[in-house]
Amino acid sequence: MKKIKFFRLLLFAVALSLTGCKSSSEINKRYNSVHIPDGANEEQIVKLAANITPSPRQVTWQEMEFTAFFHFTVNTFTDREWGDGKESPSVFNPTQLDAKQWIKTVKDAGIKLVILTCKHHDGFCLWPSKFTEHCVKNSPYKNGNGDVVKDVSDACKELGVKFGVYLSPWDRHEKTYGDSPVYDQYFRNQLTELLSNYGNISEVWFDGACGEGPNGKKQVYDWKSYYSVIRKLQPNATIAVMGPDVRWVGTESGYGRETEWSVVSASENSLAEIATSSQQKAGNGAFVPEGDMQKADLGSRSVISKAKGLIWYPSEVDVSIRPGWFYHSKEDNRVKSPEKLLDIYFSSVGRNSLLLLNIPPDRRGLLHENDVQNLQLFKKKLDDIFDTNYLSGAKIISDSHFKNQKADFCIDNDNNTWWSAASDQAMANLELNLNGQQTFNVLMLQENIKVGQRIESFVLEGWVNGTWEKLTEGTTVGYKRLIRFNTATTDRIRLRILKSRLNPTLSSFGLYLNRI
Ligand code: FUL
Repeated sequence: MKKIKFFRLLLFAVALSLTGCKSSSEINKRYNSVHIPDGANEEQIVKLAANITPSPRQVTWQEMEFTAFFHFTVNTFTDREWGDGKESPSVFNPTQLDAKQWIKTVKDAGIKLVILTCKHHDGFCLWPSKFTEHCVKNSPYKNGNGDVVKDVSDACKELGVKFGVYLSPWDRHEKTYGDSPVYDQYFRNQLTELLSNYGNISEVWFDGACGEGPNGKKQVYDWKSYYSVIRKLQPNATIAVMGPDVRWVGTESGYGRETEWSVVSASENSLAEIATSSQQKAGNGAFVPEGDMQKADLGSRSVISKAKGLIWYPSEVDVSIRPGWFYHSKEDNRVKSPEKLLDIYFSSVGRNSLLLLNIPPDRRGLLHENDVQNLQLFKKKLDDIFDTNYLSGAKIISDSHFKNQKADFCIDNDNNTWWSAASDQAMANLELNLNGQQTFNVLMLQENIKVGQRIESFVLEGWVNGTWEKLTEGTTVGYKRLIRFNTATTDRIRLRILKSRLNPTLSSFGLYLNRI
């Protein structure tokens, strides 16, 4: 009881320090980031972390789960991964470009958003920019009248897929690159074109690469001013990787961390900026990620207990379906297999991350047959697994619940309803009598991240031969956790949540069968 009172006082102090002086009705609101008050102990910090929640745009982003990258530029025609900016626009010549084929293919695979490399490091623009001659208007594509950004964004609108843009700050062609304020203006002008002329933009993806430009100079990017343009023109767009809303998982392998916290530590400086601008609805944006986001552990108790501040900063896993990011015919037989793609899915979407899978269009301007086929076979595998939830029709009871958030809500196929354990419970048991004997080998759990990420450790047990047998176990859950384990048959299971930062919640719970 005493602890609860102290925690309320602490929250009060934190809320005051964060917001100036606000009315008491606002103090109990959850927050997107928090300063850690001097002298707070580990238990208090853990509770602060558990009350950090995603911004609405971060929730929308996370719920997409599976998105696509299209890497396409002069490199597609020169067989390179990084162009040097000296390529002539005349090399860019896709003769059968069909953006609808791209979007239909990825939509059929369950992908909800695509991100196009509108400009990669070589500086060539896939749209007719007013600010450079180094773009499609001087290419043979549609005799200089083409606009690939329009082609792709129109196909997205027609087929109901969201659209995002990758615009490389590093530009190896542009003469002003390195003359920092002049290039910053050039970059903002290009962003303005992309964010004004192509309808809704759902994500802006900034790469951190910062090399030399054609004059040998390096640029100092004015990130803050770039974010302002985005927040002003497309306030619902997430700004990914070199931005405040979404963090790079730290590898391009397709494999995220098994223990993945969406709440990570932040320095006091960056935190102040994030809290006051970047993640607010129409804020100006002022956040440059700090620290090493590639570390194995970003959010455990021991890491956050040393932090000055905490923030909701979820992870994105980017990986290419081929060895390279751009199309190379020599890689036609090295397209990732459906089995590999499934493994990546379990290790990204299934580990509290969003999957951004690159499928590079070829020189014709089409997704290659091999990529299309493997994507289709992968999707079939996903459907085969997730079509039947063996918990449907089960009877569920929990050893506690909070208010009317009963256990039935985690198996009702509605992600907007959820079960919560009673408010003083960090451990919980959910026991289920299945609808007869069932056979399964995949576990799916989802927390209600709108109230925070809490679960730290759980075990799934089955009633086998008159005793509870461990089927699988895990650490974090977050937005989604998927785990494969040895096939089991039983009519009774229980999930024991062994450790949680606050009373645990579950919005979704499933058991599936991967027939392998
Ligand atoms: C990297 C780039 O250098 C690669 O070419 C690719 O675009 C990848 C997604 O990001 O930083």
